[in-house]
Amino acid sequence: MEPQDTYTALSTPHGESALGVIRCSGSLCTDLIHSIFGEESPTPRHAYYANYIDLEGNFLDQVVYSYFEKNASYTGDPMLEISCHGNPYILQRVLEDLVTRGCRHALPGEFTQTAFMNGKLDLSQAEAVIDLIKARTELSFKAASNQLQGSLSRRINNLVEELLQIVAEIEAYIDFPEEDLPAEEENAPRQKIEGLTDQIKSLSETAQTGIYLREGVKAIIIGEPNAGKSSLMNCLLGESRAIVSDRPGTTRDYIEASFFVEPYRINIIDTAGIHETDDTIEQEGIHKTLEQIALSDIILLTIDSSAPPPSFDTDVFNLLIPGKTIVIKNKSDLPENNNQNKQFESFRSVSVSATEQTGIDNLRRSIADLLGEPKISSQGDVVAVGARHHAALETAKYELKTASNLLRIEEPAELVANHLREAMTNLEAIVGRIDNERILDKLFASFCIGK
Ligand SMILES: Nc1nc2c(ncn2[C@@H]2O[C@H](COP(=O)(O)OP(=O)(O)O)[C@@H](O)[C@H]2O)c(=O)[nH]1
Ligand SMILES: [Mg+2]
Repeated sequence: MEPQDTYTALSTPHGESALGVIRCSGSLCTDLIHSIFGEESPTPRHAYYANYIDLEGNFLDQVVYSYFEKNASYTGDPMLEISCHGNPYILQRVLEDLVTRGCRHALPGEFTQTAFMNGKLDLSQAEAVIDLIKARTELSFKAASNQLQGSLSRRINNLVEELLQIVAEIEAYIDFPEEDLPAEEENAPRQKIEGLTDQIKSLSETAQTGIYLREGVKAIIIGEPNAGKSSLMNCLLGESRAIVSDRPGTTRDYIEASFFVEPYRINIIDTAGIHETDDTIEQEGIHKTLEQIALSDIILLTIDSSAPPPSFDTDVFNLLIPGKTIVIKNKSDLPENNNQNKQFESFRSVSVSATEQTGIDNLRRSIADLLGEPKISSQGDVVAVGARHHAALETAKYELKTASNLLRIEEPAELVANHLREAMTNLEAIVGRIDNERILDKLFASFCIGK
């Protein structure tokens, strides 16, 4: 990334709207303001009402623009923010004009990446920006906004501080090995390491909740054709999203949508019915379904309770992990088939009627039960770590355990200190003391353009 160049992007969604905001970040901003709007020394953080005239002298829009000085902007570089009318054609023309004037298009996440590089945010705060944009429930919003305000950074920095203390003590011992520790203090470093390990463990245990809050819970509806999968999907969504038909095999590709079971967003897919078939398109659909089952957090196995029980191959059965599966006995409005056998007895189950819309609240409760209470670490603020943090915490925990074991069997202090330092490097990576630029680029690439 060239620090000198100026990049630009639309920061609001594409499409028609009241306003569309274009941002520029970089050293060209004051020149742009001068050449486009004729303002030689713009007052920072002041809203100017002006006409946008392009380089060829064409009027493009009436806009409101603001200038932000270096070190006092989101990115930390000089910035120009232009509020245009939310017409995709106008916005495109303005962006093209800015490029003609020397800007380049921003990369995904580049505004936030620059903010991180300029020390405006640490890495866990930068990640929280994307979490905040995506948060749709009270708890996910809270976790993301707390993280943006530094809740995770503070926890990590405290852990690093404590670890530094321990390393210092152990290194003092390396430098002055002849000075024996008083007997009562001999176990002190180990106890401190173990205390630290416990703190890391409880932070790390919030990861499942943290990942659900960030990414949503993956749920899948499966079952035989005509069991009522699409009807059930529509019930859960509260709208007619999937096609319902008494002709088996209507749903061939899978349909994705989401609904909420507080505090989570549930991303659900409706799939092609699983059964023996010679139809190659249907086979492909079934194959995709099996792949998706393995990736899901919740499997909603729908059966038609008025019909003979389904017969699935063992490879399907093997995918039905009891801790993830809810058996939905649909069509409870019809008389139950006498042959409903016991093969699903070990699973959680609910009776519903998708057409009568009965039992749906029970199903939602069953989903909430299966997911369990959210695990958050709360010391006034809410912390639930994400996948990247979890990996780093687990490595740090492992290194601390190794260090503690080495201490116990009285291995050389240098060796112990090496593992402690390794743990520290992993903790520091969470807040972004990362040397590897490629890792950073990859991380920010998952952001949207304009953020
Ligand atoms: N009586 C009754 N019929 C249902 C119920 N749920 C679905 N159906 C009917 O079963 C047929 C198949 O439904 P659909 O949702 O397309 O099943 P899918 O193939 O599993 O997606 C349709 O005619 C639905 O109206 C239910 O709870 N009770
Ligand atoms: Mg269907």
